[in-house]
Amino acid sequence: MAPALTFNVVEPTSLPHKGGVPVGDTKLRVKEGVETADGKWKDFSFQSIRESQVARAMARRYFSDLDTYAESDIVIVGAGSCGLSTAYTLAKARPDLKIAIIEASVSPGGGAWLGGQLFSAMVMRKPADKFLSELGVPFEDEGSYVVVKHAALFTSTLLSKVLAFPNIKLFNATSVEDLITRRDESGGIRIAGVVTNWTLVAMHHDDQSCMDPSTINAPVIISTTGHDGPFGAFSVKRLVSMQVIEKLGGMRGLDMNTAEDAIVKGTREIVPGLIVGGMELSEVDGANRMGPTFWRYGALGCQGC
Ligand code: 48N
Repeated sequence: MAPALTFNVVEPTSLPHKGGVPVGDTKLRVKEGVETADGKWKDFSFQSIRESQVARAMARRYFSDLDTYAESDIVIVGAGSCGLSTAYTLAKARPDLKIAIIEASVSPGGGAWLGGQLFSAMVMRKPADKFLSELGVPFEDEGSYVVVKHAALFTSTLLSKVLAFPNIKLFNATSVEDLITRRDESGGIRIAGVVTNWTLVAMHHDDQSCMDPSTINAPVIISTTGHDGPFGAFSVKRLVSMQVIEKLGGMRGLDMNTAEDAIVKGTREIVPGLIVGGMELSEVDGANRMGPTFWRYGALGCQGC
């Protein structure tokens, strides 16, 4: 028979209140409950809580994080497979660095929750399998490539590892709306941080006025916002509109055998303070797209960051 599990059982009771605030001894009587032999829990209630305790627990931590990461060492823009792999690689190699990840979507992961054409399986070309082994993501070995049975298994595993690092903070549902710029000694532009706003706000500047943004200062920005699209290629398009770079090369047609090497080996600082990687880089260099194969640019290309 399974050993009896014990857990706190809160006897249903109402807390005395005065003006809506619990008064007196709010320690509720609890008694040990046991899991019955047939594995069913019985006669238990959840511990009581006041709504304001929940509100304060969330707000206190979020605003403390905003204060802490207002000055970051690195900001990663975009938490797709590239941004997350980059964050993992950097946080592991440099636990001393404060890394903020800004992700426009509520759900980080970008295009890596599914394979191609909404199929589940994710194909990665070797040597990306080394990164999967490091993360502990199981895969089928098909010779020159490997297959993860569901892309979400990779992305959720990577995301959980990234979020577990004490020197990383993910700000999701938050958009980078602009870049902070400085003039360097030669009069050229250096990127010195990002301008942020809630994504839902960023999407309504056309119909609401005066919703000014906030900022995060950092000496290094790594932009991995994906290829062009509703959200994509944000930073490189902004560099063009600021006339910091003349024009974009524009992503080329699909060629799996050239695309990944071009992206992973081409990752670099585009302008002082701004590194571009992942499919956003294909828009700068006019590299081919790679279709439904995923690489570990962050793991391979960012080790030198
Ligand atoms: O997944 P993506 O779009 O980008 P990558 O480079 O991490 O991965 C690319 C990969 O998913 C492919 O495109 C595959 C290989 N297909 C290739 C092909 O041939 O089609 O992630 C970018 C992330 C997304 O989560 C966006 O929401 C986010 O960046 N993002 C932003 N976050 C904050 N502020 C912004 N301005 C912003 N723009 C995009």
